[in-house]
Amino acid sequence: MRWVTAALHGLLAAAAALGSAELAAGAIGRATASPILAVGAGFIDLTPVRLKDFAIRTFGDDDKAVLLAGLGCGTAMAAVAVGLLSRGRPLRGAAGLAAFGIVGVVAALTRPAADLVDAVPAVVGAACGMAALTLLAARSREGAGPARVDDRRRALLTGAGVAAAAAVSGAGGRALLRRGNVSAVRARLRLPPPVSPAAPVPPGAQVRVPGMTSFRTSNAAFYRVDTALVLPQVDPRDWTLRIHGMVARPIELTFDDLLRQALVERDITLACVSNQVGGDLAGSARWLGAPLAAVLRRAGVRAGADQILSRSSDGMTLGTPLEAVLDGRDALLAVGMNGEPLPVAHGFPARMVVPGLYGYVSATKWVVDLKVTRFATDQAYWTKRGYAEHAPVKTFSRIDVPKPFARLKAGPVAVAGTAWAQHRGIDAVEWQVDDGPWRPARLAPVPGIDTWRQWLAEWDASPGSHTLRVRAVDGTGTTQPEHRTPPFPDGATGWHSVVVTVT
Ligand SMILES: Nc1nc2c(c(=O)[nH]1)N[C@H]1C(S)=C(S)[C@@H](COP(=O)(O)O)O[C@H]1N2
Ligand SMILES: [Mo]
Repeated sequence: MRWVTAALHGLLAAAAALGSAELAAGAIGRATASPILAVGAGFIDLTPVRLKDFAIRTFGDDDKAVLLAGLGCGTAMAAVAVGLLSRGRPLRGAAGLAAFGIVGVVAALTRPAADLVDAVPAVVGAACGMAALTLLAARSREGAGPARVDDRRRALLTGAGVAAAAAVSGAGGRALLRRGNVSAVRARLRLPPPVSPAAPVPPGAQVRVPGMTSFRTSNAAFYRVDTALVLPQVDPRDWTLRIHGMVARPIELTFDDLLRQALVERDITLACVSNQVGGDLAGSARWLGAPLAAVLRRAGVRAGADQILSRSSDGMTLGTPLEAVLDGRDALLAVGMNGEPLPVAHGFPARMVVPGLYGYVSATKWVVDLKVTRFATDQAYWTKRGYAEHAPVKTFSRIDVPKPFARLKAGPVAVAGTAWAQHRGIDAVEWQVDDGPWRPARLAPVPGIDTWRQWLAEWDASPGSHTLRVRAVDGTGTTQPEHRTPPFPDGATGWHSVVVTVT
């Protein structure tokens, strides 16, 4: 057999393995058991935090697509290797595919919410891959003389058949998995109005300068950061929230129970710890939800507890300082975002939102379980990886316009941006040109201390290259520090600057 043929056989066998595994995952209705997704999720968990930070910052919402593309390339290379190994040695090919299968089984079974049936897709895939490889090898043995042309045709047809079967079963599996999709349930859901509506957003909260950030982030534009390769599909009719651990009376709420609480609506800005200076992993939405403190009080928090360990339906864990949740701030079990049920990507049907804390210690999406506990007893996903247990949002300010390396005309130029220090509020923003004096910027009004705040200044720009710099003062009177630190382990610090050219 020629090298190219052998390599092609490896690729086709891998396609048969992945396609049939997808069909098996669809048949058992478990997307997370699909080998590609399970291995991808395992990768995410094993990736060192710095690399993960880099991926989130560099690829943003595309981080998962990049990971899957990388995984696809890796798999294709391994498949070619298996094909080459199997040249004239069918057992070696089978061993290669078995290795594929073992990786898939281990990945599927080590997912946090795994079940024994999750091993099925990888086993089915490996078996189908071996069958395909054997068939391809048998059908490409060439005879001599006039029979040769027929042999070729038969080999080609077999290859095309395997490819088609792989594609059809893969697509079939995908279709079966879509049956569990909750988008239709979400579209039909009507949320009750809040008992306590949000304070009106003052006119003027939005600075009207072209290119300026929107004060309210639409659901479609809201940043997304999570470890979920497949979006958890949680049907509100099956959803429950268990509250247990160091409580007097463990309780379990249904979605209807949650909607019967005295719902409040609040404007709250959410920010990710992975933001570098000037970063854009933050968004501001109007959240509708049940006050978390009231729910916890119903359960009766016992003395000595200092952490809420929350868990999502896909097994992610986040640890929230209990004291922040109980200190009177609007910590929510949110069900609505900007007038709609939560989008699936943002935690449908329920998530936590705690103003003033970075997302990784507070904003659990698809939340199903709250354990009242101690930091000394239980560690959450990111704290196990060295991130801080207590992570209040650090004071942050950003120049949104002009953009970096903009070319501007001399004369009056609008300089504007966004600053945040949730739950402390922004009291002042100062800006500077080159190493000139710090000048106060005009602050836009805000509905409260839990949202970001926009600012505006007018600059009489003179020709040349200039550096614009910004810093904010939070509600405690503390100025944002100049010293630059990275996002790990509890959020970046440093002043944002933008270099522009004026002609
Ligand atoms: N279930 C789950 N919830 C999660 C995460 C996650 O990975 N899984 N990531 C957290 C992080 S790091 C952030 S910054 C926010 C982001 O929320 P968003 O995607 O709605 O913007 O969700 C938090 N909640
Ligand atoms: Mo985050």
